[in-house]
Amino acid sequence: MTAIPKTQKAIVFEKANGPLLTRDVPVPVPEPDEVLVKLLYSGACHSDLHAWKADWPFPFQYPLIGGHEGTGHVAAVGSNVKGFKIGEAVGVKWVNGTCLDCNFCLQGADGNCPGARYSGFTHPGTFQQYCTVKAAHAARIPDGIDLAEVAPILCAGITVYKALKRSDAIAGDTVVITGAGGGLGSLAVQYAKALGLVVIGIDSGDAKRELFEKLGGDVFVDFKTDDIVKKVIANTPNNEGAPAVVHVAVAEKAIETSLDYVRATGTIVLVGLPADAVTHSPVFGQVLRAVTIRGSLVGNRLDTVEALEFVRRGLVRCPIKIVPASELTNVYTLMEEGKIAGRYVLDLTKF
Ligand code: 8ID
Ligand code: ZN
Repeated sequence: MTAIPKTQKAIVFEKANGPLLTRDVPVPVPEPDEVLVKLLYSGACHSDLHAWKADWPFPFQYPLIGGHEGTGHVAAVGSNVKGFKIGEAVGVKWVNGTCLDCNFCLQGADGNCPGARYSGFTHPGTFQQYCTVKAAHAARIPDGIDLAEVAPILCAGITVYKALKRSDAIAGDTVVITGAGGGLGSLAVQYAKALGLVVIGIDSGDAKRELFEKLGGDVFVDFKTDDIVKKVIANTPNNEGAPAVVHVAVAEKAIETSLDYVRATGTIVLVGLPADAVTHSPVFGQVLRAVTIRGSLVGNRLDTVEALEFVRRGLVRCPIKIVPASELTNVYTLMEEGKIAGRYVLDLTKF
């Protein structure tokens, strides 16, 4: 491991929608309970785009260094950190640190800890060459896994794995995944197949349909050209509708439509966070059909270990395209236009 420099490259923006500037910034020094990570790769998640546009009611802290799907190696450890070796492969998640002591932490709701800090949102994230993370939240990457391919698991993978668990679907059930060709969606399809589910994916265009089919998805519904409700229902047992729906599409409309194809007693899990979106569910229908609608926020430390285990076993493989870090503005443009099938990963050696 080479010596740790005093400064490093980072992508910084001063305000919402401001230019994404490549800056020389200090390499942070780890606190006693932190690990310093020399980052090699970072996925670009749609949440980073939301952070840049500040289209959520979230307390973003500027100037901001975004990014929350990082992988690299341990460069230094704080004085109280045990169990991490310099040079070990490590991942950085969205939840960058929690108090470990409150009732939310105790119940494994890491993202809801009032003392939580979030990579790329309230703590300098992974669009830089070095970042700090509380050791308790540094993710151990199993040996032999490609660090570029695994980066998107640190947010997208953990999140969809958790959302599928929260959908209460069991092997043999049918799950609908909206946004199935995007970053979260392309991983959700694979986790769902690995869990033994029948997968109906909703997205649009040939590139996303081809990716969906390559990943083992069962039925693709094009939200621009198909009759969504009719096609979903026609592909469920007894035409009863889908017992589980996981929304990762960045579209309010997709959520409303799902009320018409979810099976009575089914569960709709909200994951995607379209700006200003509202769920309109008529109470009468929801009660009479006993439908559950629930939100799901990333996953906890155990979900992280489990989500990575699917990758280690070769059951899930993130479809990535690696681009130089300096391409981030273009990546955001493509993402906004819905043109990214799978995930773009930034090479943090190329600014
Ligand atoms: O913990 C969480 N809840 C969490 C964690 C990580 C990300 C939530 N998210 C949120 C992001 O902030 C974002 O709002 O999940 C959403 C999806 O993130 P992503 O997968 O990184 O975005 P993407 O790669 O752009 O994929 C979105 C897909 O949705 C499709 C698009 O074509 C794209 O493939 N889509 C859209 I936009 N409208 C659709 C529609 N009406 C649609 N698919 C089906 N129906
Ligand atoms: Zn994310």
